[in-house]
Order: sequence, then structure tokens, then C-alpha cells
Amino acid sequence: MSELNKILVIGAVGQIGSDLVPALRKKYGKNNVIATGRRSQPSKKLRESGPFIYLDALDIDTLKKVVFENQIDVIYHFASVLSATGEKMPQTSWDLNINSLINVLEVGRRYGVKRIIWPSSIAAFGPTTPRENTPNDTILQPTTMYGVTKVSGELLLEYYYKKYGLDTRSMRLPGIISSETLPGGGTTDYAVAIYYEAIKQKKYTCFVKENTVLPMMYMPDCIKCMIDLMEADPSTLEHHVFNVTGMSFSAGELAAEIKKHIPEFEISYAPDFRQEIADSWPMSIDDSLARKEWNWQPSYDLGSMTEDMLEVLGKRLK
Ligand code: AKB
Repeated sequence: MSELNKILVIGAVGQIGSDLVPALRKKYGKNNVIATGRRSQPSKKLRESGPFIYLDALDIDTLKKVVFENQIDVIYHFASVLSATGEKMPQTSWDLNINSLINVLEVGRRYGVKRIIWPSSIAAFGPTTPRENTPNDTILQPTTMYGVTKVSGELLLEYYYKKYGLDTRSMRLPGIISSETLPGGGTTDYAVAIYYEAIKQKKYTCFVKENTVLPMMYMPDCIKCMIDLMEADPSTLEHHVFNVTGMSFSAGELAAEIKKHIPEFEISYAPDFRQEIADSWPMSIDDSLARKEWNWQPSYDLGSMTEDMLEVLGKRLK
């Protein structure tokens, strides 16, 4: 991977960036991975593990300067308004999600960035998409603004690849479950909050119905996915956007799994506006193209993830 030396992570303080930056620093060297953020201060751990700078990806001049001065080879772009917040502020969601992405693509092509990694989401699908074993290439008619930005972003990635030869890559992420940093403003956030509340309160009120099934992935698999797709040999890739998944379960099955470890845990259900969003997304994903083109292979299922989450969080929240 010698031509991929310098990595920029935009939106590094968020759920995925907080785990990805340390993993990249371990592999590529701490000074070769520049973490950036805008909305909140990085944790002490993130700040002390290597370079961290303030960067607003909507400010193209500052973005140019950072990429130019640091001779960036790879950009991970995570800055985004997620699905539930996006429905409260659709215009802000469009502005941040799309205008920051086009800035990254423009700066990327002008300054010779070798790879751009931008996560798409299962939110790119909608109620007209087959909901079970959803294929890679299928109907993309989302009904949320977040989903609209994901479909538009996928098309932009394809456009920059075809028109300028910029190597753009994307994975359609399901709900991501992790213990380091809480997600914020997503529809799948209940699948993370439930673990915190099970440990702290021994009870949780879930904002989707018991029988709501969504695709999910545990953070160690997500990190592997981020690094493997970035490193994949371009000659093996026929696609630029890939379905990926780790597992699928209902909210009720998740609660039952937690109960195996915390028998006194109680769950109740009070569905809100996020139910409609969840109902518009797939229940399970066909990720065979990712498996074929870059050997995608998740390791965790609901049982092994729950064991690990409860152990890690149990120690931290003590
Ligand atoms: C959300 O719920 O908005 C995100 C996603 C599935 O992209 N976690």
C-alpha cells in the first residue's frame, strides 16, 4: 500500500471516526492519519493519539489547504446529518451531506487524492425496494431526505469516477453498533442505546416496535469494512457502491439476547416518527457482490456482539 501514505478523516469525532482513526493510526502510523472535526471536541484519547485539526468540509478553501499542505492520498468523509435528524431539518441535511461531499470530490480530483471513501447507507433504499435480501443493484426511491442525499451521493461518486477517473468507493452501511461513541440522530440508534440502558437502568423504552427487523453491523466489522474496501486493488472492483451487512434482527430479538446476560432487564415499546423510517428500509441485505469483489466477510453475529458489548460497556460504565 505504499502509494497510500497520508489519510484524512473528516468527521472523525463521530461514531465511526472515533473507532476508525485509532485503527488507521495503528496500521499507517500516527502522524499519517489526520483527524478532523467541527461540531464537538475530540475525546482526550482521540486528540492524544495523533494530529487533530478543526475542519468544516463546507469551507472548500480550508479543505483545499489541508489536502494540499499534507499531500493527502486518501479521504474518508463521514460528516453527515443522519436519518432522524434529517427529517427535522431536511434543508440542513441536504446542505451538509451533499455540499460537503462535492467539496471533497472537487478537492480530491484537483489535488490528486488517490481514493475517496464515503459511506452510503441502507437509507438509499425505500418502500419500493425488495425488503428481504435486498440486492446491490435495485430500486433506489428513498422517502427520507437522508436517503435522498445518499442516492445523490452515490451518483456523484459514480460521476466523478467516470468523468475524472477519481477512485471513489462507498459501502451502504446498516445500523452500526459500538461502545466507544454513541451515534446521534439515526433511526438505528435504539440498537446502541439499549445496551447502555440495560447496564445502567436495567430497562429501556424502544422507539420502534418489537417486530421491527433491520440490518446491523458491529463496529469491529465496520472498521474492517472501511479498511478493506479502501485497500482493495482497483482491478478487482467492478462496482463503486457495495451493499454490506453483518446481521439482521428484530428489536424483540435484541432485547431477548440481552436478557440472557441481564435477566432482570425489561423492555417496553413506544414507537415514534422513526418507526415509519425503519419500515421503509430493508430487513436484510444481500452483500454477495462485496464478498466477491473485495472478500468482504463479517465476523460478529447477534450473540457474539452482545457478549462483547456488555463486557466492554460493563467495565466502562461501572
Ligand atoms: C441511521 O439510522 O440514520 C443510520 C443509517 C442506517 O445510515 N444509522
